[in-house]
Amino acid sequence: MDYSLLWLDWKRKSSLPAYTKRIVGMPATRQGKAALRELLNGLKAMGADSELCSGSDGCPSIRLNECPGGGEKAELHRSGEGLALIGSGRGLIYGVFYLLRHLALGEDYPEWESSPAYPIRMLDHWDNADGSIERGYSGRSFFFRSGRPVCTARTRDYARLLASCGLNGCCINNVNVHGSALKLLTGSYKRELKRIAVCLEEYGVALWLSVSFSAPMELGGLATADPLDPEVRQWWQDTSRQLFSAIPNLAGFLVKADSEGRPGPHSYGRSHAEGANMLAEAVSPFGGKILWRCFVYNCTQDWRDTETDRAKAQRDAFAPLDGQFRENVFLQIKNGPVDFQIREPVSPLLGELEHTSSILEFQIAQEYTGQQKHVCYLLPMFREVLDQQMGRRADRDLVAERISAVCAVSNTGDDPNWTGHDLAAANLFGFGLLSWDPSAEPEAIAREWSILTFGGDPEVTDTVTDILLRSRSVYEKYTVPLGIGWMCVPGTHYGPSPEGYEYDRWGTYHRATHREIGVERGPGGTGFTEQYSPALAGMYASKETCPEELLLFFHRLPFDYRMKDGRTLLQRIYDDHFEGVEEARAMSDAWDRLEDRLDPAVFARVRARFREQLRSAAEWRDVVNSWLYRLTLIPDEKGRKLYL
Ligand code: GCW
Repeated sequence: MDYSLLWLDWKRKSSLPAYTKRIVGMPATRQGKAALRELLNGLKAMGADSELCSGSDGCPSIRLNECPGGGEKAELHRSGEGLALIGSGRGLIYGVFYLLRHLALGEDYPEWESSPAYPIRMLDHWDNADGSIERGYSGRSFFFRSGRPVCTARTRDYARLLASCGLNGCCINNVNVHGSALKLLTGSYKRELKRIAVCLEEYGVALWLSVSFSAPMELGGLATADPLDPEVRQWWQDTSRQLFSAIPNLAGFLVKADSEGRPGPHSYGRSHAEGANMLAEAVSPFGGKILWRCFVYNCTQDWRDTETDRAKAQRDAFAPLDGQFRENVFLQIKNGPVDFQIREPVSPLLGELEHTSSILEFQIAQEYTGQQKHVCYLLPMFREVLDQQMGRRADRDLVAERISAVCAVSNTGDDPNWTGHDLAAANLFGFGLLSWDPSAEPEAIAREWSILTFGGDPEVTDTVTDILLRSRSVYEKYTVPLGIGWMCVPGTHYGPSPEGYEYDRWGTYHRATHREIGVERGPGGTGFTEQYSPALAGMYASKETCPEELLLFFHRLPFDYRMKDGRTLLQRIYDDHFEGVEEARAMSDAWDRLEDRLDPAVFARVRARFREQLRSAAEWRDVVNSWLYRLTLIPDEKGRKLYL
C-alpha cells in the first residue's frame, strides 16, 4: 500500500476490556457486515484476541444488534459486563468506529446514543478529470486519472476514513466543470461511476456530482440552456433518469452557476430559483437533491468603483429569493461573505433564509491559510461560525441551528499521507466530528486526533494539541491580521503581495494610502453591516464595539488609530507580524523536541514543512511591514529593522 491509513492505523494496546474477546451478532446488510469487519480488524490491530461467537455464554462480549431501516442513529450501551451496539447497518458503522476510537483512547465503557446533527455531511472535491486538483495541495486526484474516473483500493479506504469521523457524502469533481468532466453526465463513464458509488455505499457515503448549467448545449447539442425552455427541461429529466437508474447511491448535483464565469440562468434572464428548481424537478423522482452555490459576485469590478462591495453580493442575490426554492434545493453558502480568508465575519446570508434549506460550506483545503505547507488548524474558526448567534429569531438562531447541512472543500489528494502536511489531517478528521456534532470541542478533537494518529505518548499529545490550537492565530498574525485579508499573491494565493489584488477586478480591496487602510462597511460606507440583524449590525458598525480581530474588515482607519491597548493601528500590525514569526518558530521548535518520540519519516516530513512555514512567515513579515513603512514612513516604535 502506497499510502497511510491516517487515524485508522490502530495502535497496539497493552490492555483492552474483557468484552473485546467476544463479538456476537451477524449483521445481514452490506453495511452491517462492513461494521463487523471493521470491528474485528480494528480489535485485532489493537491486540485483542477477538472471536466471533454465536452467543455470549454469559461472558462479557460486544453484541451487534442490527435494526432494520437506513437511519444513521447509533447506540452503544452497557449490557452486563459487556456492550451492546444497536443501529441500522449505517448506525453500526458509526457505532463501531466510535467504539474503536474510544478503545484506542483508553476509555472504557463508552455509553453513547447519537444521531448526526445534519443529514448531509460531505466533502467537495475540486478534482478535475485530468487528475489535477484546483486548489489541491496534496498531490493529484485519486478519483480521476487521464480523463476518466477510477475506483481503486484507495477509494474504499477513503470511504472508511469518511465514515469513521461521521461523514456521509462526497462530490468527486470540481464545481468548475470542464474538459471530460462534462461527460460524467452522459453514458461515457457510467461503469466507472457505478463502481465508485457502490464502493462508497458500503460505508454509507453518498456520491454527488458537480454539473455544468449549460450541459444541455455542451452535451445535448441544444441551442440554449434556458431553464424554462421545454427541451432543456426534458434534456435534464432524461439525463437524470438515465444517470440515477445506472448509478445507485447517487445523491444529487452540485452547481456553481453565474459565478466566476460559469454559465447560469442569468444569461437567459432567469433567476437562481428558476435555474435551481428546474434541476430539482429533474432529480426529484429519484430522491435527488440540488446543492446550489451562492458564491455569486461581480468578478469584473473596476477598482475605481467604490460603491460595489463584494461582501454584499451574496445576500443581495439570494435573500430576496427565500421561499422560492423547491424543497430538494439546498443553497450552499460559504462561511464568510467574501472567500475563505483567515478571518471573516459570518456570512449574513446565513441569517436570512427562513424558508429555504442551506448547506454551510467550509474550506479545509488551505487555499488562503497556508496551502498545507503551514500548519493551520481550522476547527476553532469553524466553531466560531457555527456558534454565531444571528439575532434574527428568538430560538434556534445559532448558525449551527439555522443550517440544514454542512460541507467542506476537501484537502485530500494522492500523497501517501493524503493531506500533504501530516498535521492537516486534523482538519479532515475534525470537520467530520463537527459535522456530526457541531458542539464538539476543537481541543478535544485535536487531542483525540493526535492520540489516534501518533499514539498515546502524553508529551506528543500535549505538544501536537498545543501547536494545533495556536496555529490559526499565529498564521493570522504574520499574514493578514485584523480581518484585512487578500494580501496574497494573485492566482496562486500563496505568499505575500500587499497590493496584488488592489487594481484588479476581483473586488477585494484594502485601498491603503499613506494615511489609512481598509474599506468602511458601516452605514457611512458601503452599508454592508446593514445586512445583519440590528444587534450584529450595530456591533460591527461601531469601531468601539466591533471585535478587534475584524476591525479592518469593517472599517477604514487611519494608521494612527488607537487600539484598545493604546497601540496605534500601524504598530499593532508591525507587532503582529514580528510576533507571528516568533510564535511560528516556537511551534517549530516544539515539534523538533519530539524527534525521538515519533516515527522518523513523519517527524522529518513535518519538520520540512515547518522550515517552509518559517521561511514564508518571515517573508510575509518583511514584505508587509516594509510596504507599510514605505507607505507611511512611520518606523517601528521598537526600532526593529524593516527589511526590504
Ligand atoms: O476562492 C475561489 C477559488 C477558486 C474556486 C472558487 C469557488 C473552484 O480561488 O479556485 O473555484 O473560489 O469557490 O468556486
